Amino acid sequence: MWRELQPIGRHPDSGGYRRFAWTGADRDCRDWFEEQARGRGLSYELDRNGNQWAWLGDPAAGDAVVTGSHLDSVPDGGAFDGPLGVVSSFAALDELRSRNARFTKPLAIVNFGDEEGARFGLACVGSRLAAGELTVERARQLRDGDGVSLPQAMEAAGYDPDVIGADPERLARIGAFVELHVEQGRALDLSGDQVGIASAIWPHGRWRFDFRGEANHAGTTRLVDRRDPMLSYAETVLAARREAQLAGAVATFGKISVEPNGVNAIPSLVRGWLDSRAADQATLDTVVSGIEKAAREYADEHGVQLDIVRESFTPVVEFEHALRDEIARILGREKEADLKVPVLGTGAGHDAGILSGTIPTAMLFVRNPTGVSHSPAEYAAEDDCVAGVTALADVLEGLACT
Ligand code: HGY
Ligand code: MN
Ligand code: MN
Ligand code: MN
Repeated sequence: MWRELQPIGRHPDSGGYRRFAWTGADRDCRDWFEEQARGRGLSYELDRNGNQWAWLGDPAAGDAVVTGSHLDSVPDGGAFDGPLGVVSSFAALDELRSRNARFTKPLAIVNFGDEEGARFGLACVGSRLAAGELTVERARQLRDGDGVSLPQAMEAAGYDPDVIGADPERLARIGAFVELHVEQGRALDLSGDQVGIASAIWPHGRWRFDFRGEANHAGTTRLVDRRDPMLSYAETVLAARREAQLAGAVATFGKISVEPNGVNAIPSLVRGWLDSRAADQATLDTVVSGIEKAAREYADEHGVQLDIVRESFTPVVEFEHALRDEIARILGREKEADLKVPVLGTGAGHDAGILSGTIPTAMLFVRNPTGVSHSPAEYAAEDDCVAGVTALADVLEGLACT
């Protein structure tokens, strides 16, 4: 299973993955998912938002236990972020079938579309649409770097964009969603555990900073005569680091676009995207307002105009305690009292986080020895992945088989 999926969308030079929503690589991942589903005799379904579902049992029966994750990636992402959750879901089903587990609830494996938001700039599009958190109007306005809209991209990929929208009936049939994910951090490596349970997702958001100055000749324009937006941008990046460090939070300017983007032209526009996250809302607000204040000062200093747009925001997610404790009981039952399964927070966003406002959701993390993610260096050892499958099978058995 893993071997068929691994080469899809992998860039030969960087070794990273470029599986962006509604592109060829995305289509190949979806074809892989459908093949895995049908190959196991599961009933395959594509929902109105392009999320893929593989059902065991009758979805209409309700109270379904759902597992899965996403298959898309960030630019040059790693092999595990998303795919480990989907592959582990199919493997856990195979494991339960080998145990002759008797399902008393419907089970589904899901692939949520466009979780990373790499192409259109908004994360978790498939789950946000399903939960009604992303309006159809806003979704239709999403554009990629070439100006292609989400509806155009969906249409070009053979999907009908006119049916996207909230899917309350589908979500109402789900009793629990459990997402297994490679840990994007080192907590399990430091604690020496193979598998952990998520407690919460930090509040996090994306802000776009548009610094507008004056294009001019790089060779003939005196420094005193310049209104160079690149200077204000550069100082703002350093301010973001300072503010985050002071608050024990994180802030990243990872994406930039420059116009006219010529080596010998002073830019007219520098557009930078800030990703900032913190353990609680108040801290995040302090960090972002500190960065905005500094950016405005730097813009004024250089005679540059600054517009700041908050493009997306996800409030703190506390995973539902009853489900989390049920999972801890299931996973902890073979362990001596003090060897409880660790519970850990994360700064990474997930579909399970988006859906937690609508249905009970939980996450399992699998140890990542370096903690590196969103990079070709992302890694999880095979025996830890196997431990993740066993844990997921135990959880699904505990929730869906009695
Ligand atoms: O950005 C995130 O935290 C997630 O990987 N989409
Ligand atoms: Mn990710
Ligand atoms: Mn992910
Ligand atoms: Mn996710």
